[in-house]
Amino acid sequence: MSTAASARAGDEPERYDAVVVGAGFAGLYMLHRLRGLGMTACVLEAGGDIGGTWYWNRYPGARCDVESVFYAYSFSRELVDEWEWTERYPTQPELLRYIDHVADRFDLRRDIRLSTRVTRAEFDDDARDWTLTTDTAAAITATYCIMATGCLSAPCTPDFIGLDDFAGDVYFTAEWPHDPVDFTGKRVGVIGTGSSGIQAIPPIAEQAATLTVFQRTANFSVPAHNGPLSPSRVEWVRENFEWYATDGKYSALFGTPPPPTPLLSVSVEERERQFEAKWGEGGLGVIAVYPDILVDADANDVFSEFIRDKIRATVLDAQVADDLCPDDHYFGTKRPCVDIDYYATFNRDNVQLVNLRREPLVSITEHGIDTADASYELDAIVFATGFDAITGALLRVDIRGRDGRTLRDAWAEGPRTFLGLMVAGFPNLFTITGPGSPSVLGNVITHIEQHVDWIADVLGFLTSEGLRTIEARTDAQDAWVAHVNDVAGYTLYPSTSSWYVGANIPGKPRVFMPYIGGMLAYRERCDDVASRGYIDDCILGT
Ligand code: NA7
Repeated sequence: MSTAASARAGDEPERYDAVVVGAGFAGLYMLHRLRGLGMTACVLEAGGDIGGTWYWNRYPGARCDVESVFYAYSFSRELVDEWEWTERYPTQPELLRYIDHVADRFDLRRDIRLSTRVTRAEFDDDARDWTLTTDTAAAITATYCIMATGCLSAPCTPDFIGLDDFAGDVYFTAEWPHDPVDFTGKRVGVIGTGSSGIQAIPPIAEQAATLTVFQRTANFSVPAHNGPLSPSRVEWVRENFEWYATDGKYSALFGTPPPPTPLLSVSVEERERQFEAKWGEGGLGVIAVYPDILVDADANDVFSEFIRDKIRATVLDAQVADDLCPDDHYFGTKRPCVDIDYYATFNRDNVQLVNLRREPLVSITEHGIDTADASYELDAIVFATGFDAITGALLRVDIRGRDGRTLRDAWAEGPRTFLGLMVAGFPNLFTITGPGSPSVLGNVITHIEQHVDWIADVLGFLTSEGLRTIEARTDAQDAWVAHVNDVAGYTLYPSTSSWYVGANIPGKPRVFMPYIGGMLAYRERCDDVASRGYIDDCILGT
């Protein structure tokens, strides 16, 4: 008898049609769609409130790298019409206000259980349902288990020698305190120069007595050109809502489209004009400067050098500028950071950069950080050290499918999914923005809405057909995994040691996890699976 069955034999667990894990953007919309299907549903959320990644990542300067008008749901015209964003890029507090508004507007909170971490989810082959174990409540069973746990929600816990000895304050960007943190008069150190570090460094520098940035790898960062949201941007979205909500959001996100010509086929003057134009727009759209930037190493080198020149032109100290210039990866093959005054911050008298490649970090001590060359005395250390991305939050739950097989075993050599949404051997389990889906490449809200709608259609189909289970076929999954790898292989992405390939987590299999074939192609494949009644790619059961 399985654990799930024995749980039922004793204390009868609560039962729902569907249980959703996570109350961020994905979980909230999933709940809304489940309600629309007339299903009973419960959302289990580890955080003390809703918001997912935006609940936890409340460090100074935290904001989204996708523009506010796009980093928003499009399933409700009324919601788009009534919500007023204030800046081009939304701050974390504004995002939480938006999420709160959505939860209230659609009366979602009554089915969300906060401060409840799911530790285990197990499929019962006989009963054909899932039992979820949490750290607080009795077991919960449901026909469908939907993981809405996010791609960047399992923080990396640094394993630094001596961390426990440090007498000062320790902060993690991904678990920032809810009470205000005041660095006034403090000597602060920041470890990590990914998006989180690059956002947090300028505001911390403004407040702290001194700021020491410990950089292991220099990252490319592009200017946000943030400012008050232009009314014309809002008007544009509202006027084009029908198109945007159906097709537009899949293709028209990041600034002007790239010219049709490859970078190396145009004159130096012409490409410089295009570089400057894209740099002037700022934001993630800079990736689309030329169509071949992510597939042709020579083209990428030319544009990477343009960015390095921008860094050198901004940072006054030549050595610091040089240290800030990325030299170990192609631009765009790590998600570029989008910053407000990051490079200029290094011109401040109270800021210094420590290049950990030149002087490796040896240990944290009672008084600060020792590198191979020096001791840095600090009152506070901020860790902006990243996440076990895409698979981390899923694998931190002990998920067991058919015959008790764990997801951890199934993914021992890297994640294998069908469309990033289902896993062979795990019936009625869905993973929103799972590995093998477009997930983090682009605007995750667009992806979330498409995934949730697809899952909702599956559940509606099963109900109307009187079916009870759906499970990806192994051959369909194998073909999808091969396709995901093939497409990635055409690009420069897999060559870079990034969190896209799990390189930041010791022992994690190196697999390029997101699907880079584009949202349009992905959506077409999803629609095709549905249009054929799922039967070619999935096993359907009564
Ligand atoms: P990232 O982008 O993974 O950045 C983490 C940073 O922390 C990166 O600079 C790492 O250097 C650094 N790091 C990690 N471990 C260490 C150790 N042991 N020593 C020194 N430095 C270390 O995470 P973020 O939170 O900034 O951003 C994640 C995504 O969130 C981002 O792409 C956006 O989509 C939003 P490394 O590069 O490994 O040398």
